[in-house]
Amino acid sequence: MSKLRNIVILTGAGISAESGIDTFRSEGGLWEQHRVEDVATPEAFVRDPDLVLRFYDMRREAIQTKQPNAAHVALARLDREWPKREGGDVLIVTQNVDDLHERGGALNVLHMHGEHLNAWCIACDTRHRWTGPLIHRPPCPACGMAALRPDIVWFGEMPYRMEEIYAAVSTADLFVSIGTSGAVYPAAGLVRNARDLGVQTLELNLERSKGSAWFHETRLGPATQIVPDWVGELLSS
Ligand code: BJW
Repeated sequence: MSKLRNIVILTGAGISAESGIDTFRSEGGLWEQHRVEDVATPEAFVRDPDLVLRFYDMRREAIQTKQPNAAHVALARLDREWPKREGGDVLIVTQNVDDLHERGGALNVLHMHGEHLNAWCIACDTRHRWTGPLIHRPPCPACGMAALRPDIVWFGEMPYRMEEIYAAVSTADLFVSIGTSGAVYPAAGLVRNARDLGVQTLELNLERSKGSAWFHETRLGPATQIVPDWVGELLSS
């Protein structure tokens, strides 16, 4: 195996579960409480904007009361220390719309499904940091129109920065997937892209994901244990 330098890490809802943020597909998860088609599609937003805005206002408020856990902090440590030790890059590609990677101290985070703490103006196509509610249709700080929506990638919309993600996977030596069920594409397909390119692949999850068979190695357990263990192993190797 070639020397390990560049690492791409894909994270999903499982990494934030122990911080108290609901996952989507677990028992009692978000999709058991809400129908995806009612809240997480552009069609739902056109049909019932109040329902969609309330759903996201509630979650935007909730994430601001949550704290990063040991898994977020361990990845942030890797992100900061690995380039100095090995001269390689670490990129955290997260499907999560919370900001716990950043608050845990990570620097290189790419949010492919958007961010709760951003609002997107569909009139002038600008994005703004947003911590309060959107239900009362506040004016866009740039153009003044009441056209702000959550900056979240809904089903049927194109995830963000895919070119950059594919480019990072193509130069990676290791692709690691943490806390994601492998149910949603194109994120779920990244392991296959990595395999096709000869990149080593590792899965860290509570249980085997749908794409588990594609990984060279799978380690099972809660993220707050297996992620710090893996990072510790890597940094002491
Ligand atoms: C723990 C743990 C602990 C628990 N420790 N682990 C190809 C085939 C079939 C369908 C499609 C396809 N390509 C596209 C589609 C359509 C669609 C799709 O994938 N549908 C599937 C349902 C089949 N995809 C799209 O529409 C996407 N857009 C698109 O494809 O555009 C065209 C395109 C084509 C080609 C290239 C590029 C683009 C957009 C997807 C947008 C996803 N948005 C959501 C909702 C955001 C809104 C919101 O937050 O409300 O994003 S869906 C939801 O799922 C959210 C998540 O980011 C995403 C992934 O979920 P995740 O993170 O995996 O969570 P869970 O709950 O599923 O799993 C948690 C895991 O953690 C579990 O495994 C647990 O075991 C584990 N866990 N506790 C460690 N303590």
